[in-house]
Amino acid sequence: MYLSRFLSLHALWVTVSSVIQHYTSAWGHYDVCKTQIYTDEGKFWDYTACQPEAIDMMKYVKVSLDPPDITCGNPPETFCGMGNPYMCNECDAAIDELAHPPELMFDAEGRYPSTYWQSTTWKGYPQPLLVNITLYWNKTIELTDNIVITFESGRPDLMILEKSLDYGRTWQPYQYYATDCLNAFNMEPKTVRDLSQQTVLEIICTEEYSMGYMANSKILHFEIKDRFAFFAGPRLHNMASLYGQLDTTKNLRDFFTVTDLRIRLLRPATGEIYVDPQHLTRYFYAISDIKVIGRCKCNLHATGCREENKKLLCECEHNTTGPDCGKCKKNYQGRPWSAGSYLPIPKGTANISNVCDNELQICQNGGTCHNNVRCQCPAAYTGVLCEKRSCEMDPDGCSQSSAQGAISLPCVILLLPLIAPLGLSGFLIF
Ligand SMILES: [Ca+2]
Repeated sequence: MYLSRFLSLHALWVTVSSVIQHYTSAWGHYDVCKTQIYTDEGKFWDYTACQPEAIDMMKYVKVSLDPPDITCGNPPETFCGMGNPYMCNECDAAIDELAHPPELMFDAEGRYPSTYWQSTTWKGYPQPLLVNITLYWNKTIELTDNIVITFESGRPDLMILEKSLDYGRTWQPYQYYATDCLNAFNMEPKTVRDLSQQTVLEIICTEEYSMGYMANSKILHFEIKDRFAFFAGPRLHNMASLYGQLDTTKNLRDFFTVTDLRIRLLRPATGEIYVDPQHLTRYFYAISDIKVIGRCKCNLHATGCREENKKLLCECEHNTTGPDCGKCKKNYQGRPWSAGSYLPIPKGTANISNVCDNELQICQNGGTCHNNVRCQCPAAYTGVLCEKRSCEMDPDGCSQSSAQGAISLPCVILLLPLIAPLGLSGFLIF
């Protein structure tokens, strides 16, 4: 049943795609973002959104701390356990085994004990112990998985995660974290599960990750996948639906897009209501790991992103250029630049490819395919794939009935909404 539906759909798709060329050939030729797949039923093109794969973005991150001298160990300093203020250790930047520099937030984990960055202790109490950790890529990236921060010090009592879309010139809050949201930020505490498709862009304060030392977890999340799930379903099985939304909703696209992230640590874990001023060496920040998974933003005009001179660059296709493929190449500006599309149909300007080939888009009626951009037709035939008889173009028409001409474009447009939800998500790779 499913197979027959698939086959009939596929037959329809091949028919439709051959006709779509009427449309796309007027919009330029795109010859990437499809791969040939082989099945028992034959060869097919598998069309994918033109975007680089998601990777561990921490491999490419740069970090800056403010204040710059906030890392412990210079001069050497004693810090003690939250649970036991008499169990103490040394931080000394001059001795490798006792140093806790920022890069230990991004080294390979899985070892025990964890390696971690650590701040100075809260010796300036009651002045707040404030630290900004800025992560930047000099490249626009799209987040595809949760941001996960692992604290070795107990999760902070107060923290704001912020993002920038303009390389750190302006910042917006991403999420507030507090043991008491109302008291700290005058916000009702919420979790992502309180949101919906309609409110997914709301900036919330959550108490879920701030139960400091006493809670048996070191982890703090910024939930990307839970937000995707409002569109793609709880197990993200319907990415086509998410992509459909991303295609048409700039605010939603921008929400998951960043150039920089900033972790603003405003108050360390205290474990109790009151800070014990006799044992300020118990209070500090320590982070062993930060996870950021995402992909280069290439405006759906590239499937590759490479590092060059320590900078990430999209490998732009479709005659686009720029770090994010954000403009047309010189001499290719006949049409204004626009972003590509996540979905090959109905808007598949970036993903539909050659006019003709020798595999699927075969020139008909004896026509031959030239450089994949046009069919050279015998005199009696015309049309993108030589599918029309030339006499149909004559004022007198053909002597015989010519009702078998190609499906006209408006028909295709009418068909697209019907077939799009039915299972063409096979060519969407996330
Ligand atoms: Ca580490």
